Amino acid sequence: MKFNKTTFRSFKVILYLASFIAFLGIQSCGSGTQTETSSPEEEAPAPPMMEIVTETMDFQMPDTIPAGWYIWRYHNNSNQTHFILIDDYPDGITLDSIKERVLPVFGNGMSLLNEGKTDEGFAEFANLPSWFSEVVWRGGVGLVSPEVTAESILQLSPGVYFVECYVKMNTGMFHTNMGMIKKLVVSDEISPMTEPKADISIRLSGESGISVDPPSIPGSYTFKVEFLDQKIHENFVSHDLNLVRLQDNANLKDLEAWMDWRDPKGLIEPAPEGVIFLGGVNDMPAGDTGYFTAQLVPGQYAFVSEVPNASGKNLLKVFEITQ
Ligand SMILES: [Cu+2]
Repeated sequence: MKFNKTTFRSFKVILYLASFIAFLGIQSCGSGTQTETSSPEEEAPAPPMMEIVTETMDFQMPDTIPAGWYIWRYHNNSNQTHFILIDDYPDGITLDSIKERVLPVFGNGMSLLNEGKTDEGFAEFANLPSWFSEVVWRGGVGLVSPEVTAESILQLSPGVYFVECYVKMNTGMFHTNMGMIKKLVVSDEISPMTEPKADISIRLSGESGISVDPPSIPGSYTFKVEFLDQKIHENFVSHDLNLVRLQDNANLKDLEAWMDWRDPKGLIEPAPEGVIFLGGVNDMPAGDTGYFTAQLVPGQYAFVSEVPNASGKNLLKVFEITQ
């Protein structure tokens, strides 16, 4: 059973109280063999976070996390660009069914697009199972360059999810097809974390683009990303929010063109020159909110969505951090 958000929120307090009472029960029935004399001060609670590591085409991460607000700290220790997208498939869909019915279709479709057979390539996507259209994207960590650690703070309801990265290898194949897909269970246990406080608010819309009063001085920032609406763009995915550092040799047109996976030259290794991806918040439904943190030093930066024609949609915004 998967709780919807409203049910989940009302159950949250009850579940918390129930686990607290259970905890008291365990504490009060200590057996005579117990030798530990730990005080509550010594039992520091686990931090409400997980570390995720990519070394090649993998997600090294826990299989289960608690529900509620949770920190996703993603270390990209590989030499390729990645992201983490959280897929919420209809109940009953397994990793095996995704590998059997979904990944081959994307693999074949992209191979045809790479060969310049555009019509055949897009026709291939008609072979996706009907349940694929019911997938809801629940956020995740935005694009992260090699050797960068990014951090997002996300809220999930109990259920089964799949995390994936569909950036492409230099061969033109999606990372998802190379192993970057993993099941993640969000348990009924509730994370002790409350909704973070943001330094900078970003309002994201498919109609009006990115609305933000960007930071201008160096520092460590928590960004709030509010998804005012959501829609499917020309690349069949919805909008998200990525933070990039623009070095002197960066070219905004190249960055924008790269943000389209349909293009054989898009969303593929190597990433655009002079662009360092620092994470962000991946696609979320309308009305949802995610957070991410970043350390900003003097230089040029941009917020950008992974959609075609980002600048024409006001989904590409450049800003500068000065000394
Ligand atoms: Cu990847």
